[in-house]
Amino acid sequence: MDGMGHQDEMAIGEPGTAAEASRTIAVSMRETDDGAMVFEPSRIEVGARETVRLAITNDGETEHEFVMDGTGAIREHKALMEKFPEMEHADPNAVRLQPGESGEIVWTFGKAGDFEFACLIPGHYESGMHGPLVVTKN
Ligand SMILES: [Cu+2]
Repeated sequence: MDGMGHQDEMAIGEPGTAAEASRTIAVSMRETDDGAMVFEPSRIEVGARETVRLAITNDGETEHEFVMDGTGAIREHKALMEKFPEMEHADPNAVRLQPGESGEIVWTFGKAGDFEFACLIPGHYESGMHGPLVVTKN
């Protein structure tokens, strides 16, 4: 532990390298015509110790972010974002994108467990921008 990390963050894994990535998962973020905000896919499943390249695109018309973590850490982070909406993530497990922008996270997942991905820009989580990230046993 580095003193400011969460145990959840440790459990989800660590940044990986593109050369180790076994596959790419394309993730789209956008608003829908009925006023919801969504991730596609709405659920992500990876294997324990698998390195994956997450290719994330903001296909919407407003700013979005992708952050993945344990559910406890997501809840804490969400509360912080509500207090400080302009807060920027420097975290390697997050990417914030303007409309039309793309970004990526190459990540080596840790042990099997249930995690979550979300957009923590205030109001977006409630509009539907969250989903389960399941790390399965190999
Ligand atoms: Cu969003």
